[in-house]
Amino acid sequence: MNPVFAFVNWADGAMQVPGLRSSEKKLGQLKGIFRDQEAWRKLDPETIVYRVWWWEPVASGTEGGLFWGTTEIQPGRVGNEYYMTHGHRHLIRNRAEFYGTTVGTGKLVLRDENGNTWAEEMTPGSLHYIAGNVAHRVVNIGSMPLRFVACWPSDAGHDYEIAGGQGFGAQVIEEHGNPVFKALGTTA
Ligand code: M6P
Ligand code: ZN
Repeated sequence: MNPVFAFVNWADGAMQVPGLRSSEKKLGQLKGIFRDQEAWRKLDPETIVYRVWWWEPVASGTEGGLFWGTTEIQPGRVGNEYYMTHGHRHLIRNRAEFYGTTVGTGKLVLRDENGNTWAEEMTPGSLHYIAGNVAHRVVNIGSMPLRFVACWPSDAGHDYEIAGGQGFGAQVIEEHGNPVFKALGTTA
C-alpha cells in the first residue's frame, strides 16, 4: 500500500499535505465589504479576519478536477456586522461546491441568480451543498473562531463582483446580543 499523502484533522479541519497553500485576509483588504464604512475606517487594517489553507492536487483551471480547503474566520465585528468572508460566485457559473463546518457557529449566506437571498445555519457537522450559480459567503456569529472545510471544482474560479455594496442583498448583524439576518433595501 502507498503511504498516505494528505491528512485532515476531522475535528477541526487542519490539513497536512505537501504543497499546502495559504492566504490571509485582513480588514484593510475588505474595503466596501462591511456596511459601516465609518466603523471599518477606525479599525486596524492589519487585523486578520480570516485565513484559508487549500490543496490543489491539479492545476487551477483543470476541467474535472477538485480542490480542498479549510477556512478559519476570527470572531469579531465591524460596527454591528459580524466578520465574514469576502463572498463570491464562480467564474464558471454552473460549478457547485461543498462546505462543511468543523468548529464554531456561523451563517452561510446564499444568493441565487434571481436575487433571492437566504442563510443556512453552520454548526459543527453541518454540511452545505452550494449549487452552481449561487453566490456564497460565511459569517462567524460566535465568540470563537469558525472553521469549515470546502471542496470545489478546480476550474470554478472566483468572481468577487457581488461582494461589495448591497450585492448579497442581506447582512448579518448583532442586535441585543443576538445575530440577526437582515434583508437589505426593504426596511431601514
Ligand atoms: C472556501 C472556498 C474558497 C474561498 C474561501 C474564502 O475555502 O470557497 O474557494 O476562496 O472559502 O472565501 P472568499 O474567496 O469568498 O474570500
Ligand atoms: Zn466558491
